[in-house]
Amino acid sequence: MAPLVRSTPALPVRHVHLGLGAFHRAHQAWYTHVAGDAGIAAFTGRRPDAAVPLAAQDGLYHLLVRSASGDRAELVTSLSGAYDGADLSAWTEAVASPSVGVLTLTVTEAAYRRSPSGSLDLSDPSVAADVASIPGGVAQTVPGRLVLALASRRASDAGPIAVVPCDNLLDNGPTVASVVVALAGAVSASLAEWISSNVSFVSTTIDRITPATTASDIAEVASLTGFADAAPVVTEPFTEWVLAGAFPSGRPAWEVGGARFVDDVTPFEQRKLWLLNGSHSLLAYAAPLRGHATVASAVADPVCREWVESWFELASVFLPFSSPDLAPYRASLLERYENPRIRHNLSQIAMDGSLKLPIRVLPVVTQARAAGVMPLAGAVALAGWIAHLRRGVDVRDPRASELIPLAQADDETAVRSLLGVLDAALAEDKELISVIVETLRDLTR
Ligand code: CS2
Repeated sequence: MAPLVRSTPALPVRHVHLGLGAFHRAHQAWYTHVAGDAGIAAFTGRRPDAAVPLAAQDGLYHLLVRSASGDRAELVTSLSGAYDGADLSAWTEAVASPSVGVLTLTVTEAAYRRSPSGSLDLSDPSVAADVASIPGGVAQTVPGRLVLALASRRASDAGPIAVVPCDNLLDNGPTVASVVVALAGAVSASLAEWISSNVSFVSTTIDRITPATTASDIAEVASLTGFADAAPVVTEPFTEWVLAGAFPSGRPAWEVGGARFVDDVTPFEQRKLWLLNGSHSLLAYAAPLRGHATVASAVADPVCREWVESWFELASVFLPFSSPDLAPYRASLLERYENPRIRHNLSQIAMDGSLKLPIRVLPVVTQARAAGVMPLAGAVALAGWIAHLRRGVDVRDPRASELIPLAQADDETAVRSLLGVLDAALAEDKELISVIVETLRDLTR
């Protein structure tokens, strides 16, 4: 088996990334690879070990593009360096380089350390520790690491930069701007001012389903390519990237891979968050109650499929697209879900529900209630979440220790208090509560 190493030098770094996980490598790193005009210095977010196999193979890896009919292995060459995110000197040096014009992020919704009101949680002990240690050159949270790196860019006079969040947050550009500027302001008013005038926070909608890589995927890449690749990534053929905002120091030619630059991402963002991510969460919580472990297995079950279809019907009413315009998008979602060769575990999607549901499910539920409609498919998603918390097995959520005990109460109390954790106004809606209670009973009968 041939070792995977570079025979020509890596491209010069013009793109820095934080959050070196599978999704980054299936998405932004692929777009930069196809652009062919920039290299990436990528830093791990939560899993420092992710950089080790990549560094050992000069940042090279294969993308195993898996359609319903077969696999295609594509060698991605854009990672010029893979670093442990704890290496703060490599991190600050990379962001402070005048050759770098963009900093992309895939760090999960939870990493931005926002309080339930949406602003930076300055009472979070790790955030407070960063505020105290940034002047000394140390930071551990994502907002802290961003402020530290931007301070070093300012000190080296390297010019403006675009920060491009690629997490499923609503209005992700302004949201991340507010978190970063708030933390910078707690460190130094002039730093916050510099960031506000020199950093462009770009809003994005990102989409590519990327299940976790398994040992058999590694073996398959070896047999397809003849290379011993320890870090391939599996993904689907579909990919989407819509961006709005300025790139004051240039960017890779991401449009070559099909990225679209628009004035406002909101319609695309709502369409993707509500239809795709909303139905994903619905399935993640409710489909295991019918014995399913993956998205493909769930949508092959007519009951789960009907939940998804009725969620699409409900959410579509509140989207700024006409029904005929949405029809191909909805059809393609179902086709993507059905891909029997993509093993997308529902447990992977179920993670961090208290952060995800308010973004992907509650906006639809709230608008339905305001329009006098009972959102039955939304009730399935919420009842499923409560059943998931009640089971208490494999609950991965930053608020798990508060949520699991609330789910153990009688049905009505559990529904009211858990809905209250997500949204105080919805917890006052007696009719909605009784429908969720009924749905919970039906689902768990
Ligand atoms: C999923 C997303 O895990 C989840 O919450 O809904 O990761 C989803 O697969 C991606 O957003 C697809 O682009």
